[in-house]
Amino acid sequence: MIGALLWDVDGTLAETERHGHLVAFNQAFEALGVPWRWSEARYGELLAVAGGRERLLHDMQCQPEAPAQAGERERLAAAAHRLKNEYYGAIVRAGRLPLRPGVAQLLDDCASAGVPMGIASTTTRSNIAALLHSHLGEEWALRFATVMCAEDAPNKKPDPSVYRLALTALGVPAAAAVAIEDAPAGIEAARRAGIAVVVTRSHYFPDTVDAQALAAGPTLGSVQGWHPHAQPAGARITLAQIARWHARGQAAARRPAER
Ligand code: XBP
Repeated sequence: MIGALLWDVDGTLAETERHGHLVAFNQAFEALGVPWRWSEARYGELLAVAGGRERLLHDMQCQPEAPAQAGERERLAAAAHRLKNEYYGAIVRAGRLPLRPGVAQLLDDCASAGVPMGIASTTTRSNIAALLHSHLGEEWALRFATVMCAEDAPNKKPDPSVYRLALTALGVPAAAAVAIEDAPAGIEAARRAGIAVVVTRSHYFPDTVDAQALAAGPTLGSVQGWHPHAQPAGARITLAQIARWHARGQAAARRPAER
């Protein structure tokens, strides 16, 4: 069995980017009188920049109507980001961001097997709390041995610090842990921390290919479309399946010449 399972949040636990953060950003722009909006496609491009505030500052570099002064931009980005997170919380509480298929079951697998879980995300703590409170109830934090987020690791993915902090908090060696990620930056962050990755592709990252991933597939809710194959007996990706992929990865690492 694996030593710990580490969860990315946005795109992995739920499709929070398309239906949550993007919608909330545009609501915040409207409320603050910001004269531009982000399309679904433009937001996809901007996801190359981790962190909502950093994303907005990056976008302002090519917005003709953005404030000219750096200080004004910073103030606008901070205000819009704060408001965006409030709107995001409201979207979550309205039940508009379901967990992705197979997530709740995999959380339960870990609880039943006594495998500690952690969160390793570049999003703001209040966003994680809102999402998980809405799905797992008031005591959601008890389900996780550690929750590491933007406030803990200001250097965002692909920097590995959020994963390193989570490992230290868990007291588990990197080689014993598995991360679940959807985006290239997150995969890189986990890998740089020495953690093997299972890739669950998402709305904005439908083509993520990673030769070194333990496995990659479209959804934890089905065994279809995974490479390497998941055992066809199950209807979804189970903890036992992840442990099999991990054992296979460990064995391959011990036989480098055969890889
Ligand atoms: C995803 C992110 C975040 C969210 C927005 O983090 O990069 O910036 O898009 O959240 P992850 P904030 O995939 O690591 O969960 O506005 O709070 O930054």
